[in-house]
Amino acid sequence: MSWRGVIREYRAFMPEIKESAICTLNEGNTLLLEAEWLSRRIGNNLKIYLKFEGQNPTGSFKDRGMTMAISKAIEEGAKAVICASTGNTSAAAAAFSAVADLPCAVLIPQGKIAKGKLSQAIFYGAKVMQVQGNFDEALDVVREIGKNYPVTVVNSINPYRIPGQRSAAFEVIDQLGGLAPDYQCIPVGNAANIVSYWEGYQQYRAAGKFKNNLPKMLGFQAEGSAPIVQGHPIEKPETIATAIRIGNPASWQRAVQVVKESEGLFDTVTDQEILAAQKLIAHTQGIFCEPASAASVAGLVKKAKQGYFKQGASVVCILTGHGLKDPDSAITDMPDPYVIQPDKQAVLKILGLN
Ligand code: AN7
Repeated sequence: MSWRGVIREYRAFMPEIKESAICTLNEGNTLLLEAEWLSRRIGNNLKIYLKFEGQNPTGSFKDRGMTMAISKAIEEGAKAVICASTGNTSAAAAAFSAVADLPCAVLIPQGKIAKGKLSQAIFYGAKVMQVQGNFDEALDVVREIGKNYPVTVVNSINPYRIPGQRSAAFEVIDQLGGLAPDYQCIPVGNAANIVSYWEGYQQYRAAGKFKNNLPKMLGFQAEGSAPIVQGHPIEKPETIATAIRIGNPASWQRAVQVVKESEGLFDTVTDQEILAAQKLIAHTQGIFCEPASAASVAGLVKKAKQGYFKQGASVVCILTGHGLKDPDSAITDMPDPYVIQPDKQAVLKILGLN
């Protein structure tokens, strides 16, 4: 039997939902790669795993929560859905609501969203609105509309998003053969995903699915957009990792609690460290993730250099979205392609074979 999406695969761990309301793109079941080459580069005898969420149907982890949010919207008879987004939520919302035949409005910060994500939202048929402001301002508008009109908000403040996203933690445990990793590194924007994983691990452990310790949760924010690390909202967040360009995270308090309970930490990584990690992941393991996703590995590199990890520990890094979402930022500091005549000698010269 092939994979049937995270609601059906993890039914006993999901909120109750009518079978006829389930809207799925068969999301989930993404690769957990044992990253041998990357582990060698980082040292400390670490056993590093990459969870590549770019393999989801719309290219990011957002599909896991969106299947639950849109299915519930169908069950509850919603007339339309709305979200604010740095891009990936809007792509997922647009895809699932297209399948559900629900009108979908997405508000995105003007000019600060990766082209791949924008084209997805438009192509799936959402009503796309570019807000002359940042993500946090767009989310304020969405909250107000959600409160006062019959429109379902499908941002992570929707109570069904996080339960759907917990499925990623279940998969990590299943893929590791019933063992939790010692540490998990994850990028943090609105901070819903770090909360989702933690709740998922707790839920799975309570059900006896693993018996070793819960992982320590390490959350990484981009330096120019690090409200949790700095301890106050950032009015004008900046980072090349536009997915996590968020100055006032919706799940801030819960995320702080998670890090405390798990004895993990929050830290920052610079845009330069993010781009270097993105390249390192591609060059060692052949995975192309988007810049925000690489913040997890940038954080791993930073903490490993500081001698933070126990020798031989296992670390899962979450690569939240696909590199093809945002090719522009990926190649900002890369060399331009060679320009040559259609001539074999020119090719051989560049290869050093003439
Ligand atoms: C690739 O799409 O907030 O900490 O509006 O797209 O749960 O917010 C995206 C977030 C990490 C951060 N990696 O997750 C949106 C949005 C990628 C992302 C995050 C996002 P949270």
